[in-house]
Amino acid sequence: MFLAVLCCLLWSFPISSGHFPRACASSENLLAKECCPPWKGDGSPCGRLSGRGSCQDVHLSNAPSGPQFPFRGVDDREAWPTVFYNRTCQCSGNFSGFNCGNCKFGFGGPNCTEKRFLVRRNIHDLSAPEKDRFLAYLTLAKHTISPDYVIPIGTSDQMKNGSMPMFADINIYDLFVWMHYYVSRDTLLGRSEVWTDIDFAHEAPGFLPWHRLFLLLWEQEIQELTGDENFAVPYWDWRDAESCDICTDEYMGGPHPAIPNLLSPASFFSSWQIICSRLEEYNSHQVLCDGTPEGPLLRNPGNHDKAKTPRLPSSADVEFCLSLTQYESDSMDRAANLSFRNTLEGFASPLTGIADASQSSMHNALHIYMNGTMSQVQGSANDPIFLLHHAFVDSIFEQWLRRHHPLQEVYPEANAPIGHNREAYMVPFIPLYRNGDFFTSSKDLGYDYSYLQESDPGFFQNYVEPYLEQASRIWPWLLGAALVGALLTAALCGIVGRLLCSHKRKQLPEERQPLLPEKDDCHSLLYQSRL
Ligand SMILES: *[C@@H]1O[C@H](CO)[C@@H](O)[C@H](O)[C@H]1NC(C)=O
Ligand SMILES: *[C@@H]1O[C@H](CO)[C@@H](O)[C@H](O)[C@H]1NC(C)=O
Ligand SMILES: *[C@@H]1O[C@H](CO)[C@@H](O)[C@H](O)[C@H]1NC(C)=O
Ligand SMILES: *[C@@H]1O[C@H](CO)[C@@H](O)[C@H](O)[C@H]1NC(C)=O
Ligand SMILES: *[C@@H]1O[C@H](CO)[C@@H](O)[C@H](O)[C@H]1NC(C)=O
Ligand SMILES: *[C@@H]1O[C@H](CO)[C@@H](O)[C@H](O)[C@H]1NC(C)=O
Ligand SMILES: [Cu+2]
Repeated sequence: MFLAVLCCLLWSFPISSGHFPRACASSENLLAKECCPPWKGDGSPCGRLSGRGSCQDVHLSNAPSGPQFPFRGVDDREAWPTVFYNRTCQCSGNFSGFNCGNCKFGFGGPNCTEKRFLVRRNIHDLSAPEKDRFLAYLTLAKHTISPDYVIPIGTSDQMKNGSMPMFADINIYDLFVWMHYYVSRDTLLGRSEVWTDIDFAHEAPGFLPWHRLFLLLWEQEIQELTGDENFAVPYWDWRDAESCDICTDEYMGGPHPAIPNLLSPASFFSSWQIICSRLEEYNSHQVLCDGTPEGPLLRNPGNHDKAKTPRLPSSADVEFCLSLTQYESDSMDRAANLSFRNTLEGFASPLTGIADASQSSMHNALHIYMNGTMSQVQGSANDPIFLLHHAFVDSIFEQWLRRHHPLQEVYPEANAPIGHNREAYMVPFIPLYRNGDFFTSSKDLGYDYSYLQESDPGFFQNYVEPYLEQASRIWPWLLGAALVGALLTAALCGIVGRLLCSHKRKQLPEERQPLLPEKDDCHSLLYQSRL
């Protein structure tokens, strides 16, 4: 009985959030530029009849963008989302989601009136069943087509402004890989046929809010996929690491015994196919990544260019970043000096805070260190280590916010590189989220990091106590159910994961076993200064 219930939870497909809602990908929607789907609960657009929200015009801030990309009107990501939609759902109260069918981060329950609080933990502190459950969730996401989202496989121009929609199905894991590709992909500069890097999520102040939102949405998606509403992404604390201690078959996959660049066949992830890695091919054919599998996940930790990245970040490096008082500075890009964001991202020295084009440090250092799929910006989210890495980067952002208590105004309102101003809507998310909304303590967004909790005296009183009080009313039942549930789910997921994996491996004929990558795969933009 219990197992049956769990199975249903595991395989049900509730409403979720992320990118182009399937319900808005029709020619009617695109031509009318309206994305206000009905909420299932009452059938009205944006749940209007239930007071959840309403369909509203999109208002863009007219604060000027920085001088880095002075051209306009050539790229669908500019003035997001108005190339595609100029009306979307605006949700009231604690409601959120593309049709207001969801809750804001930190809220839950059918009417979004219950507080939710998640704690992200060190992956090494997870019990074996918890860790196996995490791996099983990743596998499940990689094998489940997103019920709610599709990806555009053409530009709005190629879609003739919507009269010829071009969208494709994608699995839930790859949906996020694709979003990371799309936000950082190159653009064709006018008619000059020069591909230029315009990045709506890196090398500028939006870097930290964007990846923060990315992880929150990823967690939400996994929660809805698995019915495990307490799921939180674990982090990898890489301070002072001498090697990749999560690069083992028990965790994120060990190295292949014979073939460098590949993962051990005993790992869950050796059967994973990557997408969005052939950037030169897309550029030369003027197409977007369409989610087609492109080969195995590549990783060769520690085999990187030591001249650019001599070492992994130390505790002292992190402490230096945290001591920087300015969130952003100067040109607000990869040349910014003494900018917390630029130093943590890794374009400035963690010893001096001065921009240094010859080195990849901090966040960038980890990407370079992995020497494979992780090292190329646009395809890096293919490697699930991306999630653990960015969770830790986000925890450093959180420490900085708690130490310096910045006002909203500290996040630049104007003159940041395109897409990075405070009020800009982040590409490519629908529903809409602003950069500035994530420049606030994670506690306001309903989550924390286990290693930051102890050091915070106000935490228990403000966040845990009300939560416990609420829980204590039903605790005897809840505790028992949670324990049994956790054990059973873990066991079940382990089984499901292994079944999926071995099934997948059996299907692979010998000649389709992962081959060595072609040289091409390693060409494109790396996590280093592109000056
Ligand atoms: C939104 O786009 C539609 C279709 O192009 C247009 O008719 C309408 O005037 C636009 N509305 C606003 C507020 O820009
Ligand atoms: C949002 O949730 C909080 C916490 O449970 C609750 O106090 C508040 O009334 C909710 N707001 C609305 C508008 O429902
Ligand atoms: C949610 O709100 C609706 C409409 O206000 C109400 O009828 C329903 O009882 C509420 N459900 C819960 C679980 O609070
Ligand atoms: C698409 O819309 C843009 C701006 O409204 C217009 O300039 C362009 O001609 C349209 N393209 C097509 C193929 O209709
Ligand atoms: C891996 O490292 C070597 C140098 O050791 C470098 O030439 C190569 O470009 C790196 N590959 C990737 C994908 O980072
Ligand atoms: C950053 O500092 C270096 C060294 O002092 C200097 O050469 C450079 O011009 C500074 N960059 C900016 C944007 O001010
Ligand atoms: Cu990124």
